[in-house]
Amino acid sequence: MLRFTEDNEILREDNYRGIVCGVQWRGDIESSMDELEGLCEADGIEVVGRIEQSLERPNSATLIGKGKVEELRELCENMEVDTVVFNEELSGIQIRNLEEALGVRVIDRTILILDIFADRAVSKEGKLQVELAQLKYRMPRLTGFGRSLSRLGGGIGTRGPGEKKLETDRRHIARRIDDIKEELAKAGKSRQTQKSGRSKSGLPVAALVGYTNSGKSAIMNRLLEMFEEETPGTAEDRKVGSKDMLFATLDTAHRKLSIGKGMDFILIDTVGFVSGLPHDLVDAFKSTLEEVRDADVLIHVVDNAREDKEFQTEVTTGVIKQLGAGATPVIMAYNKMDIAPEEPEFTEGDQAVFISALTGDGMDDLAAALKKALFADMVDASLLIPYDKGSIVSYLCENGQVDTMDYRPEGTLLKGQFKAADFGRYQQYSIAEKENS
Ligand SMILES: Nc1nc2c(ncn2[C@@H]2O[C@H](COP(=O)(O)OP(=O)(O)OP(=O)(O)O)[C@@H](O)[C@H]2O)c(=O)[nH]1
Ligand SMILES: [Mg+2]
Repeated sequence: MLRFTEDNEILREDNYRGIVCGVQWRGDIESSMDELEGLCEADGIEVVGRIEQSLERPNSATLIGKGKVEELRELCENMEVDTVVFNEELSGIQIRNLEEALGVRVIDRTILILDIFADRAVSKEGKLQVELAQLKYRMPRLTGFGRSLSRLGGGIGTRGPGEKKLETDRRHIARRIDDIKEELAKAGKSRQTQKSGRSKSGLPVAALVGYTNSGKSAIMNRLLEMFEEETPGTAEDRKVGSKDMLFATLDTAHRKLSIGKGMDFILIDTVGFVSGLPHDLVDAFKSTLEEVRDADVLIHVVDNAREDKEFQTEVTTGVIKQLGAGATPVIMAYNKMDIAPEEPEFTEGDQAVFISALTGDGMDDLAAALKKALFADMVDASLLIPYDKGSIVSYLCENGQVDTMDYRPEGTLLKGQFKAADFGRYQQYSIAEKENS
């Protein structure tokens, strides 16, 4: 529902007034409801009311109880709203019944997130992934004929009324789903080829993950600035988009960085997470998110200025597990320390750094943590390479951090830090002990 101007400013073509509605099964739903309001705002819906109900089990016809529906109807009328957004995923029948009872458009958290993603997707692959998730959401809900579904359904299977139309819709959607899957598989394959190219170069990978709007892209840009002189191309050209909105990044970005000589690595910036990220969406984005799974280290970014940062941290850790990256080493990066200088009471992960991507404070600590995580297996050594083994010298200069190079009668003496695997391979040339004594 959001549109953008040429300068990427948000242009609100259509403004909706809405009420958010949530069901409390157990525990606290405040964080998740606050977040739902944020999502509404990101989609151009002004939230003017909130309604909650504690329930043992859902009402199959309307999710919430009869009395609550009536209360909600009155609220809709009094507040002159046009949209009610449910925190729970609704069935097609529930959407239809609720729209009939309330007389306004009814949507749920899933369709809201999909809508935002649909507006933000830029790359062809990203657009296909979102469309796939949308179609998978609509498929079992076709019987609902809800306002929101028919609104989204323009163009698809418009011929024939009633059941016939339903069948046409269903077949049409099923066919489109197959087509998209095929196209995505092709894109996945070409990424796989790119990827094997990268792993051939042997570069380790660090992935920025975390809640949407926590500052992942800003951190990537900072790191690009910090290591500018060692990387080809200016940092400005290589920067990624970072702005104050939910899901600013949808397409994964890769940048090669060098954190010291012979210490090149790939940094990837990914789509942000949110609680209740629709399954179909995670599924659809699985191929892009696979890169998170294959990373050597994860930088889990937390917005330290958020009151609900514990909740956000849990959600992110959950998604990391869902992606199969639960065993990957994690650097916790508590960001925005400039506006929230208090360190959190407890931290997760293997190590924690406290930073501000805005001021650059603490970024050296993050760089050091990265260096340690990615290049911990570097060993200090002195290698004396015979002159007839020149190719080894050039290999080590490329792939190691050579501090000094001396031309001795027996060969070239290289002193520096080398990858453990390289050191093992060329150990016969090591003269570390003799040199030091
Ligand atoms: N005050 C402050 N603001 C920050 C800091 N880091 C990032 N921001 C702001 O936070 C907002 C979100 O930053 P992004 O880098 O787009 O966040 P992201 O995690 O990439 O978000 P998505 O791509 O939407 O998932 C922007 O307005 C940034 O300027 C920080 O250290 N301090
Ligand atoms: Mg981003």
